[in-house]
Amino acid sequence: MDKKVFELIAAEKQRQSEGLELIPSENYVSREVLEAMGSELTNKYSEGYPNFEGLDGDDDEVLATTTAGHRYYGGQDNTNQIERLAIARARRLFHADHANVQPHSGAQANNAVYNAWLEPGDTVLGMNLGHGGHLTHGSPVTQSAKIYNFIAYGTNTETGDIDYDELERLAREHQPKIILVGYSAFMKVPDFERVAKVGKEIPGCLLMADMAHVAGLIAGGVHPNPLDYGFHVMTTTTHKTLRGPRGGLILSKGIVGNPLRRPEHTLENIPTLIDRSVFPGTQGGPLEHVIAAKAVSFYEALQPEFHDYAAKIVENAKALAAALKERGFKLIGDGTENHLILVNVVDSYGIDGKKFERALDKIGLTLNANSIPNDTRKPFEPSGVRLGTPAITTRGLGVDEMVQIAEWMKKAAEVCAGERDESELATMREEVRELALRFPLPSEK
Ligand code: DSN
Repeated sequence: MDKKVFELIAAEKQRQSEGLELIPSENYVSREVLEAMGSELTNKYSEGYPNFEGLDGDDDEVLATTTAGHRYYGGQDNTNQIERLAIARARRLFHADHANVQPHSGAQANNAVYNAWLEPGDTVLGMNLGHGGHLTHGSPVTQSAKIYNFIAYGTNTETGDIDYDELERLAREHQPKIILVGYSAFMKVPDFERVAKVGKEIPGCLLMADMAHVAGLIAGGVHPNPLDYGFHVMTTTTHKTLRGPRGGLILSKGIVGNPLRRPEHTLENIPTLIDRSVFPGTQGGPLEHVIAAKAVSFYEALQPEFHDYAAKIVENAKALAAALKERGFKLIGDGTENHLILVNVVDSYGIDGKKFERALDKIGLTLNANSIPNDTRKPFEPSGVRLGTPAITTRGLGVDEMVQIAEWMKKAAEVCAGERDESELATMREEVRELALRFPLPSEK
């Protein structure tokens, strides 16, 4: 046995169990999701796709259709049905005509959509990374920024919301082939209707929403779904609020065709253009063990309890935001409408985000240092921290615990600012451990 690796896995499980996860893009998966990921499906190659017929009904109806599919290797009876279940459940969950469950990550999902719709040099309008966008939305350090022409819109510093006037002006001026909505550090609900309206004015403009952060809120019915507002494509990761395995997913509206045949390059054909772009365009063999775990997490998200979970994430985030404000923390956007909070710690306590992140690590509260809009500090030591409630809500923490977390954060900030003794961190570490152990990980139950 490889003791070293298994000891480290055990140590990581202990770290998760004895601390509280506040990184808004992380979560704790169920035992069933873990088991699917750790299954013999990892042994199987299955390039290509299953058959897409008969995916409209419930799980039994989906399984009743047994066809060969479009795979390049033999032995696909089980992988075909697992991938069909994943696709059918994802379609149901997000009101999509099609789902590609093969992207290995959110970045792969976004790149596959770009590759499906764009030619080199085409223009994409996306959110500025420094205002809450994602690296794959045009940051110059990415491969896609070398291929396509990204134009950035931003947020309004007063309100923290998207500067929709600027977005509309840039869209009309640059006539992008893709308008991209969706963010990694944004605490408002986007006005999809307004963005779709300007997108429809532009010939051949694909409306794309990267909903990685809020996919679980959409699935739980507490956040609008861009596909209900005229968007053509929604990408997401499956491991954030959606609480599945680490991976990517692409939902789309349009005609679902045979992935072995190249369709005409029209918005209507975007599902098939995307399938061909994922495989063979940008990926090889799909990870069927992860696809099985995605299917399990979609099953969980289709249960009525998932709505309560999603609603509770937002309730906890609003309670945590209020408790932080009461303790002198300055929040970008003055609060939150979703699962995420962005704090300007320089303005709050005169400390940088990295210093605060490290102090909180010492007491078992995990979050990440993050740039704030128009940050003048370097990305590694930015002015802010970003935190959220998806993971702690999974463990069962509620509004009372949000107040306690805000109190620990205030004391830790005061230690960083030199107003309290460093030894208080050790006391707080014990308090956090004691609280965390009262709320076991779902995989420990
Ligand atoms: N790294 C993710 C996040 O934390 O938001 C985005 O991909």
